[in-house]
Amino acid sequence: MSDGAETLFERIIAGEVPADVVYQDETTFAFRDIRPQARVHVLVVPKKRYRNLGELAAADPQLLADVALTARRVAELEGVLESGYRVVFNTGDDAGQTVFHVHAHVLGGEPLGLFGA
Ligand code: IU
Repeated sequence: MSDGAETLFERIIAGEVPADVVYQDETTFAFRDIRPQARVHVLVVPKKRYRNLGELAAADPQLLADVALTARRVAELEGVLESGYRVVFNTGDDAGQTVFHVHAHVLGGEPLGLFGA
């Protein structure tokens, strides 16, 4: 995308802002959310920036697959592959998206409630 300002996540990926990194590879980057909503709460980000899930899927389906595989890898590393985990992509204001660099929330480590406000 080309709409300007660097996001926080680009600065984290570049190592300019510290983060608790869980995993990274050529195309994706995973780090712990600073305000965890479950025992396991890791954000998975494609290194290349797209604004949201739809833009990523339309522009680079392979990269979306990479994000999904990294989410599974994170679940494995965090020990929740068998117990289960949730993957959430917030898109837009009503969903509470605050960082406009697409990211998957990987949540688990305890029974998770149903969706809600
Ligand atoms: P959202 O889906 O855009 O709302 O998710 C952004 C997440 O980024 C949110 O859960 C924040 O707690 C998290 N976060 C972070 O991990 N580190 C930061 O420095 C900032 C936000 I600012």
